[in-house]
Amino acid sequence: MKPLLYTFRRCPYAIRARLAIKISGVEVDMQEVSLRNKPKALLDCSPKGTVPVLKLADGRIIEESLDIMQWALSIHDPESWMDKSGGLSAEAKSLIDQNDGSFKYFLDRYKYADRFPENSVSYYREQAERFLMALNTRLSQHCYLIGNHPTLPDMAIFPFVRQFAHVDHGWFYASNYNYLINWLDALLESTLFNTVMQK
Ligand SMILES: N[C@@H](CCC(=O)N[C@@H](CS)C(=O)NCC(=O)O)C(=O)O
Repeated sequence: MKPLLYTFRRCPYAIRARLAIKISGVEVDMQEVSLRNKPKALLDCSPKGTVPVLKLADGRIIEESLDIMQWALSIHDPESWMDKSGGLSAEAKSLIDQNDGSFKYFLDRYKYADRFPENSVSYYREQAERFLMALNTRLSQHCYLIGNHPTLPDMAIFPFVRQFAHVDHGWFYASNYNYLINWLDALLESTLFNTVMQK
């Protein structure tokens, strides 16, 4: 029996999990779920009700996207997304924490500004941009976030930058974040990304 991944195609957390699973070559079955109507089997194994969730053949449940990435890469990491010790550096962790923390917080408010009328769209965008500026500076120094080859933070973070770019595509592509734009575009055009986004 293969592990089963409960996933949602457009969810950035699910995308990062699928990217790591795909690159690792580990075979899993995938079940696309409707977030409005989550299957009982998913809620039974993970009552918190978020995706992605991975159910292993032995019944163990992995219910955090980063843990799913690390699980897959611990089995096979052909492109060295993890560091040599098979772990995540403090630098990598810190970038992902900032992404999943304050960047995601302001991204949601930028995306759904009408639901958060206490501040303006541009305020939320400016707050989110702090992280993007830091990424752009890094990417002006090397092709990927940590060095010159893609690693786990690139893969964990770009699905969220993609979401940011989609909120106001024209604004994003007219911005001065040229290094960030090139990085995002290269990842979006990659065979890996397009494979995990197939319907
Ligand atoms: N910390 C979780 C967050 C996952 C998450 O929030 N996923 C969203 C979809 S993008 C979700 O399932 N939300 C529940 C819902 O919309 O009902 C992870 O990294 O896996």
